[in-house]
Amino acid sequence: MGVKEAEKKMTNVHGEPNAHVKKWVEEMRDLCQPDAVYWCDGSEEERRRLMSDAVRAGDFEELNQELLPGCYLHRSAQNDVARTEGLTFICTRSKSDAGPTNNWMAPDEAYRKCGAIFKGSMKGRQMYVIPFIMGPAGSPFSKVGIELTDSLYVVLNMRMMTRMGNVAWGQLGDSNDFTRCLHGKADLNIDRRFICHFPEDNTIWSVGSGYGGNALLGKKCLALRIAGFLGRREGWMAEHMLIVGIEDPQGRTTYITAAFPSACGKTNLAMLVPPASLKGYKVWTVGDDIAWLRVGKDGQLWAVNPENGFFGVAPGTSMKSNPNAMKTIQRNSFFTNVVRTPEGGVWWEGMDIPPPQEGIDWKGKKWTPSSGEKGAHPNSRFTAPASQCPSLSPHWEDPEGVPISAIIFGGRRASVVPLVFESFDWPHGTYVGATVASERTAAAEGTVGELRHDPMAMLPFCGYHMGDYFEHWLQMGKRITRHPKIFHVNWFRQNSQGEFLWPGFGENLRVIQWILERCAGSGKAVKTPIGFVPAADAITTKGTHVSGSDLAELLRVDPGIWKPDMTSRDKFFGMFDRLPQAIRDEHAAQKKRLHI
Ligand code: OXD
Ligand code: MN
Repeated sequence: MGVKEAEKKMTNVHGEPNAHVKKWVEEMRDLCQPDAVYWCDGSEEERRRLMSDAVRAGDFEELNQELLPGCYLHRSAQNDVARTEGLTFICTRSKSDAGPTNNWMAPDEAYRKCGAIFKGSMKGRQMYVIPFIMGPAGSPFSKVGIELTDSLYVVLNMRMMTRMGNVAWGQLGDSNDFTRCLHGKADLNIDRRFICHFPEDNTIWSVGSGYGGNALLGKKCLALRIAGFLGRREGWMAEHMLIVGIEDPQGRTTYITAAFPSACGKTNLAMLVPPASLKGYKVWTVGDDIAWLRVGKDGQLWAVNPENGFFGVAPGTSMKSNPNAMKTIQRNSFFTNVVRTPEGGVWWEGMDIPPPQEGIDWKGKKWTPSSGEKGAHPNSRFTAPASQCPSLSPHWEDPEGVPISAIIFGGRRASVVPLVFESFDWPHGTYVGATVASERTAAAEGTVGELRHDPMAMLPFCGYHMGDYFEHWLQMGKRITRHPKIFHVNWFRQNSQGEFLWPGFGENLRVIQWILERCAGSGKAVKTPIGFVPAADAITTKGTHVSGSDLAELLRVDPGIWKPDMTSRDKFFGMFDRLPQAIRDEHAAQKKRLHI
């Protein structure tokens, strides 16, 4: 589409183009010097055309269209397979506003450094203009972003993950209130890779990576880091949380959100299938990764999923762990860095079906199950439209969102932390969130298995000082009059032989049942130094392999083994210059209750 034609599309009611967008696109075109600028309209015709361009350019391979209609495979560069937290920066004017958990770069320096890499980097390439909305179209809480990129992989993924195209012009109108997202692959050189956020300018510049979390700028960069900053200013919250509705046998639906560190089962919980023994329950998926939360007129917290699709971790996803995800990805989906089977299908470790005798691995090489290497990258992904999810909630696009009764935090902990506990109140719940720690997974770089503190599962996604973020949580608690209860779960506790004590997956609904009972004012509980845990008979295990003694071990809170955790929290909190007094007080009170 020519510039003139595109301008017509982005006109306001008076037939004038949005002058702010036009000016900015021109500036960025001058910087990156693409051969041409293409304005995406989001139409089906456009999708087909860009898809065949992407196949021709080698960005995607067509999969067997009979087996997987509308599905394509992408292999990333081998040095570009996960979010690069070490190269991700918060560029606030004052260094202290980025806080001790973020990398910081001065805005001038970041614009200069990235600008030098962007300069002329799109010569011989096309620049795509992607207008998009995070949140349902027409919702007053949604935000508009415009991403400029030279990657067709990004364009086609953004089309699935956001409401993309002409619909965004209607939402934006004449306003200058949009996130300016500039992305370029440049030469994919890790030494020239920067993911820079300028929250004070509502701007993101990402260069040198094509990986989802670094390059699909609507997701982690906008919907968490930038939105978190805006939310603090405007009085709402952007959280790394799934949103799900649980319908009980009486037909009442209760909505909960849950924050777990990356690759700890958020997508599985969001799409949970109730076990046969829990008759009459239904689970409704609203979102699997991000929640925007506001206080409604009724004093409750209301949640919206700003995304339009799922960008899930493939390994471990199977008909056993997540049948709804498997059904969602049977068509119109992208697969990144998985094994291609000889029939033109896909396979990954933990798919729970035998591997192909031979396939093409994520590096594009011939692979056999005996080759001694993983066929799919541990952080390989699927991208799929939310609309294809069999458990999708009829309320998932409600402009006001859904009302939240419980917030659940969780981590991957082999010991110490019980299966579930309930915090005493909102400030203690904020402390529980602030002390989430998990054994590291493959979604980010680093040593897998190492324990890392990940407050509210937001450590890599908080766009400002984490101490101020805790304070924002505490302040939100003062504005909510009908508080959700705050819980913590740990599906991963092991026995002395290193075996998981809890079956997980669909059976997690048994724990949620107790959570719902607690929200309704029933549900038997025992008070411990860290919060309320279920009474011995409060969680039903009938129909599972969990014995009475396993359950007792799962729920055990042993003050004697909490010392290393509390010491590690001392150390973690020690790095914050802006730790709210209320968090210090909660920490001291918990230590006292544990006699530490
Ligand atoms: C994700 C992540 O991709 O958390 O959702 O890393
Ligand atoms: Mn995530």
